[in-house]
Amino acid sequence: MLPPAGASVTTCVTESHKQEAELLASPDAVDSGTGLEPSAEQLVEMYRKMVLIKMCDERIRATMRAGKIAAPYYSPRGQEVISAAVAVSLNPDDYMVTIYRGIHDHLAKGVPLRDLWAEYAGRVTGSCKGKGGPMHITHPASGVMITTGIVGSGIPIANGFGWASQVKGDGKVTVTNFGDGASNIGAFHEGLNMASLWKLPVVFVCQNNRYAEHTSFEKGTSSPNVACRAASYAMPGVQVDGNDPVAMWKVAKTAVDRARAGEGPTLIEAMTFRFQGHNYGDPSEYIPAQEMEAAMARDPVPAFRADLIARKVASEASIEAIEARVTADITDAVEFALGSAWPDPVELGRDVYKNEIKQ
Ligand SMILES: Cc1ncc(C[n+]2csc(CCOP(=O)(O)OP(=O)(O)O)c2C)c(N)n1
Ligand SMILES: [Mg+2]
Repeated sequence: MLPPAGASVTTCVTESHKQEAELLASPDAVDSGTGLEPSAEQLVEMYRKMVLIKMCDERIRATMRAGKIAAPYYSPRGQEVISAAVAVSLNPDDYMVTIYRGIHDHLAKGVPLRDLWAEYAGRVTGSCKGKGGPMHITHPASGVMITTGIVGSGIPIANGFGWASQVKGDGKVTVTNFGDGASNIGAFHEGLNMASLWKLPVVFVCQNNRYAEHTSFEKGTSSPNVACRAASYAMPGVQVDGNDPVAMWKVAKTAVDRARAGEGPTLIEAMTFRFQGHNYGDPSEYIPAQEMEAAMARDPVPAFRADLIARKVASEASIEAIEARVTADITDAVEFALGSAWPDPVELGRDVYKNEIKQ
């Protein structure tokens, strides 16, 4: 079950990390102790990213239904807050590693819509010239360094980016996103151990959507949660309500600041839910109807919209203007992608081997 309201953040840590854990655990302590609070501008930017993700997801599924795109697709609908809050707490040139269910992370980190849509459509104008597809979106200019389809594989890769930053002293932080199922993969445990040992500037973000393919968290995981696994690797582990934009931002920002200050990695377990099946076409019959209904009743996008207006952070008119802009930008990207050329077969051997294969 998702954490109850009012219990946005809990931690599980070793004695040696108690101080950091307290800072991460208590929103009040974070507020008064460090002055960490998202600005109105950051809150609105988080909403813009969330609505961009939601609208893009809906348009992709409609475009696939219409037979205009044929690609593997893993909807992130329901998980918008996590990517938006993490991206807002990062610098534009910080690194991100993510997984096949990654379009929310790509969009939030700033992969341009045209590059993303053209890659989904397999066109030469895509971010990987149409050769990567949705499961392998890579766009270094926006910090999206790699997207992987092998569960857990991004974790040691993120350590590599973190190590490079540490050696170069470039001050960059790497965030690696993965699912709850990935926390049962060996690479997760090896990766956390090494990151802690070497105090790498890496933030591990487990997006716990309660299912790994068709297997529920309880059926596949021996520990009561993922955050407590951080204790084995002597780093702070934080469980946060991934539907709460402010709590999510505070936890992400604290972890990112900690990594940038050379204090080492943090494991964040963001509790969430996916509103769609594992992949496009999965009717998700294995999820009890009540569980799905309860999760959808907590849809974070309309909830955050209403909250921003109620708290007068943004006017309804300014929110509508953001939504209109996002809609227009998506339409432009779809037209650009579907109107672009297919890659030339000669591209097959390019960018794959060190020496280009001549055909
Ligand atoms: C090493 C490995 N084992 C199995 C798979 C097949 N597989 C693809 S997605 C997935 C579920 C992963 O679930 P989770 O980590 O919770 O991420 P989510 O899809 O829920 O975002 C599995 C088992 C794989 N891609 N890689
Ligand atoms: Mg999962």
